[in-house]
Amino acid sequence: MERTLCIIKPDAVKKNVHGSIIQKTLDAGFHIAGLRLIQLSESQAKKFYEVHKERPFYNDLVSFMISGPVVVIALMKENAVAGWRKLIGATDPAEAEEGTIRKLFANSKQENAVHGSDSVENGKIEIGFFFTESELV
Ligand code: IDP
Ligand code: MG
Repeated sequence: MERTLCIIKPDAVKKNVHGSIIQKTLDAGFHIAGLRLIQLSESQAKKFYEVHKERPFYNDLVSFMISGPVVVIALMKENAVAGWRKLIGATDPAEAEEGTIRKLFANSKQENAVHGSDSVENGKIEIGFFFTESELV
Protein backbone atom coordinates (compact mmCIF):
# COMPACT_ATOMS: atom_id res chain seq x y z
CA MET A 1 0.00 0.00 0.00
CA GLU A 2 1.07 3.56 -0.77
CA ARG A 3 1.06 6.45 1.69
CA THR A 4 0.18 10.11 1.28
CA LEU A 5 -0.02 13.08 3.63
CA CYS A 6 -3.32 14.74 4.45
CA ILE A 7 -3.48 17.97 6.41
CA ILE A 8 -6.90 19.15 7.52
CA LYS A 9 -6.25 22.88 7.42
CA PRO A 10 -7.21 25.51 10.06
CA ASP A 11 -10.37 26.63 8.21
CA ALA A 12 -11.86 23.13 8.39
CA VAL A 13 -10.86 22.55 12.02
CA LYS A 14 -12.38 25.95 12.97
CA LYS A 15 -15.63 25.02 11.18
CA ASN A 16 -15.69 21.74 13.11
CA VAL A 17 -15.78 19.64 9.95
CA HIS A 18 -12.56 17.69 10.61
CA GLY A 19 -14.65 14.73 11.83
CA SER A 20 -16.76 14.77 8.66
CA ILE A 21 -13.62 14.94 6.50
CA ILE A 22 -12.06 11.99 8.33
CA GLN A 23 -15.29 9.98 7.94
CA LYS A 24 -15.42 10.72 4.21
CA THR A 25 -11.77 9.65 3.93
CA LEU A 26 -12.43 6.35 5.72
CA ASP A 27 -15.60 5.77 3.65
CA ALA A 28 -13.45 6.12 0.53
CA GLY A 29 -11.30 3.21 1.70
CA PHE A 30 -8.28 5.03 3.09
CA HIS A 31 -6.61 3.65 6.21
CA ILE A 32 -5.03 5.90 8.84
CA ALA A 33 -1.38 5.07 9.52
CA GLY A 34 -0.84 8.04 11.84
CA LEU A 35 -2.84 11.04 13.05
CA ARG A 36 -2.19 14.08 15.25
CA LEU A 37 -3.78 17.43 16.04
CA ILE A 38 -1.04 20.07 16.11
CA GLN A 39 -0.44 23.81 16.00
CA LEU A 40 2.13 24.53 13.28
CA SER A 41 4.86 27.02 14.12
CA GLU A 42 5.69 29.72 11.60
CA SER A 43 9.03 28.11 10.79
CA GLN A 44 7.38 24.70 10.24
CA ALA A 45 4.75 26.19 7.90
CA LYS A 46 7.41 28.13 5.99
CA LYS A 47 9.50 25.00 5.58
CA PHE A 48 6.54 22.80 4.59
CA TYR A 49 5.52 25.23 1.81
CA GLU A 50 9.08 26.20 0.85
CA VAL A 51 8.48 25.18 -2.81
CA HIS A 52 6.01 28.06 -3.03
CA LYS A 53 8.24 30.71 -1.44
CA GLU A 54 8.50 32.81 -4.61
CA ARG A 55 4.73 32.76 -5.19
CA PRO A 56 2.71 35.90 -4.34
CA PHE A 57 0.45 33.94 -1.97
CA TYR A 58 3.29 32.43 0.13
CA ASN A 59 3.20 34.80 3.14
CA ASP A 60 -0.61 34.72 3.33
CA LEU A 61 -0.55 30.94 3.05
CA VAL A 62 1.91 30.65 5.95
CA SER A 63 -0.20 33.02 8.10
CA PHE A 64 -3.31 31.01 7.29
CA MET A 65 -1.66 27.67 8.08
CA ILE A 66 -0.62 28.88 11.56
CA SER A 67 -3.96 30.58 12.31
CA GLY A 68 -5.20 27.57 14.28
CA PRO A 69 -4.69 23.84 14.83
CA VAL A 70 -4.44 21.39 11.95
CA VAL A 71 -4.89 17.62 11.80
CA VAL A 72 -1.98 15.84 10.12
CA ILE A 73 -2.81 12.35 8.86
CA ALA A 74 -0.65 9.75 7.16
CA LEU A 75 -3.08 7.95 4.86
CA MET A 76 -2.62 4.50 3.36
CA LYS A 77 -4.30 2.90 0.35
CA GLU A 78 -3.39 1.43 -3.03
CA ASN A 79 -2.51 4.44 -5.22
CA ALA A 80 -3.08 6.67 -2.19
CA VAL A 81 -1.44 9.77 -3.70
CA ALA A 82 -3.57 9.92 -6.85
CA GLY A 83 -6.67 8.66 -5.05
CA TRP A 84 -6.42 11.32 -2.35
CA ARG A 85 -5.88 14.11 -4.90
CA LYS A 86 -9.01 12.90 -6.71
CA LEU A 87 -11.06 12.79 -3.51
CA ILE A 88 -10.02 16.31 -2.44
CA GLY A 89 -10.60 17.94 -5.85
CA ALA A 90 -9.02 20.99 -7.50
CA THR A 91 -7.06 23.56 -5.46
CA ASP A 92 -9.78 26.16 -6.07
CA PRO A 93 -13.12 24.85 -4.73
CA ALA A 94 -14.88 26.78 -7.52
CA GLU A 95 -13.19 24.38 -9.95
CA ALA A 96 -13.51 21.24 -7.81
CA GLU A 97 -15.85 18.44 -8.88
CA GLU A 98 -19.12 17.86 -7.03
CA GLY A 99 -18.73 15.58 -4.04
CA THR A 100 -15.03 16.30 -3.52
CA ILE A 101 -13.82 17.37 -0.08
CA ARG A 102 -12.80 20.83 -1.26
CA LYS A 103 -16.13 21.35 -3.06
CA LEU A 104 -17.96 20.37 0.11
CA PHE A 105 -15.84 22.08 2.75
CA ALA A 106 -13.43 24.70 1.35
CA ASN A 107 -13.95 28.45 1.77
CA SER A 108 -11.65 29.67 -1.02
CA LYS A 109 -8.57 28.83 -3.07
CA GLN A 110 -6.40 29.58 -0.05
CA GLU A 111 -8.67 28.26 2.70
CA ASN A 112 -9.24 25.01 0.89
CA ALA A 113 -9.80 22.62 3.81
CA VAL A 114 -7.17 19.98 3.03
CA HIS A 115 -3.67 19.31 1.76
CA GLY A 116 -2.64 16.37 -0.39
CA SER A 117 0.83 15.30 -1.49
CA ASP A 118 1.39 15.72 -5.24
CA SER A 119 3.66 12.68 -5.83
CA VAL A 120 4.69 9.44 -4.15
CA GLU A 121 8.15 10.90 -3.53
CA ASN A 122 6.77 14.08 -1.94
CA GLY A 123 4.31 11.97 0.07
CA LYS A 124 7.26 10.21 1.71
CA ILE A 125 9.04 13.51 2.39
CA GLU A 126 5.90 15.17 3.77
CA ILE A 127 4.97 12.23 6.02
CA GLY A 128 8.56 12.33 7.33
CA PHE A 129 8.01 15.99 8.14
CA PHE A 130 5.43 15.08 10.80
CA PHE A 131 5.88 11.40 11.70
CA THR A 132 8.75 9.09 12.54
CA GLU A 133 8.43 5.55 11.15
CA SER A 134 7.78 4.21 14.67
CA GLU A 135 4.74 6.51 15.01
CA LEU A 136 3.10 4.90 11.97
CA VAL A 137 1.12 1.66 12.00
P1 IDP B 1 -2.55 22.03 -3.87
O1 IDP B 1 -2.75 22.20 -2.37
O2 IDP B 1 -3.83 21.73 -4.58
O3 IDP B 1 -1.44 21.06 -4.19
P2 IDP B 1 -0.66 24.15 -4.53
O4 IDP B 1 -0.57 24.81 -5.86
O5 IDP B 1 0.43 23.19 -4.16
O6 IDP B 1 -2.10 23.47 -4.44
O7 IDP B 1 -0.73 25.30 -3.47
C1 IDP B 1 -0.55 25.03 -2.09
C2 IDP B 1 -1.62 25.78 -1.30
O8 IDP B 1 -1.41 27.18 -1.47
C3 IDP B 1 -3.05 25.56 -1.79
O9 IDP B 1 -3.64 24.37 -1.28
C4 IDP B 1 -3.75 26.80 -1.28
O10 IDP B 1 -4.01 26.72 0.12
C5 IDP B 1 -2.67 27.86 -1.51
N1 IDP B 1 -2.81 28.49 -2.83
C6 IDP B 1 -2.45 27.99 -4.03
N2 IDP B 1 -2.71 28.86 -5.04
C7 IDP B 1 -3.22 29.96 -4.43
C8 IDP B 1 -3.69 31.23 -4.93
O11 IDP B 1 -3.67 31.52 -6.13
N3 IDP B 1 -4.18 32.10 -3.99
C9 IDP B 1 -4.19 31.82 -2.64
N4 IDP B 1 -3.76 30.65 -2.15
C10 IDP B 1 -3.29 29.74 -3.03
MG1 MG C 1 0.60 21.16 -3.77
